[in-house]
Amino acid sequence: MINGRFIAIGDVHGCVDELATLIEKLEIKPEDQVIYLGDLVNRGPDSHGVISLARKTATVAIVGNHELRLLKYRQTGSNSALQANDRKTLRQLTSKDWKFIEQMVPYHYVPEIDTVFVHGGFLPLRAWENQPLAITANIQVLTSDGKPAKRKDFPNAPYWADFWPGPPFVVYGHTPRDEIYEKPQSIGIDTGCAGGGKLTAYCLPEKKIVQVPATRAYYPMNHLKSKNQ
Ligand SMILES: [Mn+2]
Repeated sequence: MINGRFIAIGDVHGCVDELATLIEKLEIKPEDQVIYLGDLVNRGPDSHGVISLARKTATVAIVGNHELRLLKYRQTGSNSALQANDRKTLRQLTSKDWKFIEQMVPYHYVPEIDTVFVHGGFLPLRAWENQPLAITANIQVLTSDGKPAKRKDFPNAPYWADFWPGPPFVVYGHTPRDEIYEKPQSIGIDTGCAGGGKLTAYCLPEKKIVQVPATRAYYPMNHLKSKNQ
């Protein structure tokens, strides 16, 4: 028996105003479960503000590759992998924010709807449960020999989701597109808010999309057609 909704929220990337508007629009009820798909930080103006809002609304948050980079720095003290926008975020984060980031999980599976929520995705045609974060937080496309890869390194390679047979149904972010990417057994809901696209939420079981357009492009995203550069 399902009472509330399962509400997935795509990559927020510091877009605090758009997240606040989305939360308002969703009219979240106590029986709803809110699942953040990761990459709450970087690119947009206010990573701290986003985590503050997420802390108040999240049932669970999935770790994204951007949080993984921050966590690695925090754990090792090595700043060799840090990017410029990581440094800006690191200056914003409070100890409460870190506590939230440290509680982010690799994925979240909901048996009632046979659906798994993850940041990047899964390698198709093998068990999904034990795939490492190196894959699940990063995968976008598949190379011709079936390896996980970044879209920008293999711009003509097919998306992993094109080969995902399901079940389970997969709800994911990480790969920004102009529009959601819906397949029979998956949906990608990163619609590039920080690049001037929109912030997307996906509500199950009713399969409803709720979106908020970005106020502006905060960060250039080459693969988005609209409103950036
Ligand atoms: Mn990502």
